[in-house]
Amino acid sequence: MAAMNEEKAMDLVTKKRKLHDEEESDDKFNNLGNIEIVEVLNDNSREKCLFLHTKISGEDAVVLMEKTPFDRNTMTQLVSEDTTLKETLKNDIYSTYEAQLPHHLNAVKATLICPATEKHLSKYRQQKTFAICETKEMYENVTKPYLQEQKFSIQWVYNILDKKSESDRIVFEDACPKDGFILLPDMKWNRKELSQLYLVAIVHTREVLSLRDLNHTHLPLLNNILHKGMEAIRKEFGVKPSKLRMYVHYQPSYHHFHVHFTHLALDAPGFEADRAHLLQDIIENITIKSDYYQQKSIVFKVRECDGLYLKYKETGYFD
Ligand code: M7G
Repeated sequence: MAAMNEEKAMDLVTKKRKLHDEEESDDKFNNLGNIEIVEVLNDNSREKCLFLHTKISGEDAVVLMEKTPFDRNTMTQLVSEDTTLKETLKNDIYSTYEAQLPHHLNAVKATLICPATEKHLSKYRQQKTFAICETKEMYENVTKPYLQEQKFSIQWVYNILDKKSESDRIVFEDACPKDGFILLPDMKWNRKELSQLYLVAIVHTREVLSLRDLNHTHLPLLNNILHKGMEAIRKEFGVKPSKLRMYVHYQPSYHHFHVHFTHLALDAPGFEADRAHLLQDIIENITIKSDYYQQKSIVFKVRECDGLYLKYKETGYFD
């Protein structure tokens, strides 16, 4: 199939998003009034985001505000008389301004999690991180028992798989219960700029919790995700496989196996060497040695408030 060029695909994304936005216009929240701020969880000037712990009608909620990247499609509206300037510095050939953009170009991406649990607050709270080099024994004796008792709710995953939520966003589905998956835009992507493209492939099987569970019996599943996922993205968005990065987090936040698909140009949070495992590497490692991920020591990060950090602390790991 001939690949769509990226500009055309970008128009398509914009059109689809507009349609979707219109459909969703009767959403519960139209503004952020009546939301009480409890605490700033994180405030990152480099990533231009602000994460807040709030209360909505007495319930804990997390509000994530993120400034979005500029969109090439709206460049001419940006550089126009509708953008007003207030000079803040002038020196020789250099001048800086505070620019007020036209209203419709000022949108900020806002995410609301309500009701939020202590685990959500912890996930978005800025805190110290620590590395753990997890051997297979540590996985069996500390990590696995902890995960079994402390599973983060994955209702949102089941809602997607059961088509109760986000079914209108599905980009591709292979319905096979064993080797199939659903590919759809990740919550992190505003579905505007293709250079920020971020999709997630969620498997139908409920038996794989993480990388640790994978062996050669999962090769058909993994190859399916890799090849059908790349092809679906090429067809839908015109982004070639050579522009994509496919990887799995260890530890993931949600223990139902899924694969991240991002554009190479995206500096995605969670793509660090101590969290991301490339899908192609995983496939090759399992092909060479079926129990590779049951035998291997795996390094991952934990944060001070994570239950897993506290569990490892109790064992004296950080002494
Ligand atoms: P992860 O590796 O478990 O953890 O990835 P992370 O969230 O720390 O990266 C889960 C992925 O699912 C993330 O990229 C999330 O942004 C995405 N995600 C989470 N939720 C709750 C949703 C959701 O409700 N819808 C969609 N489409 N994506 C989600």
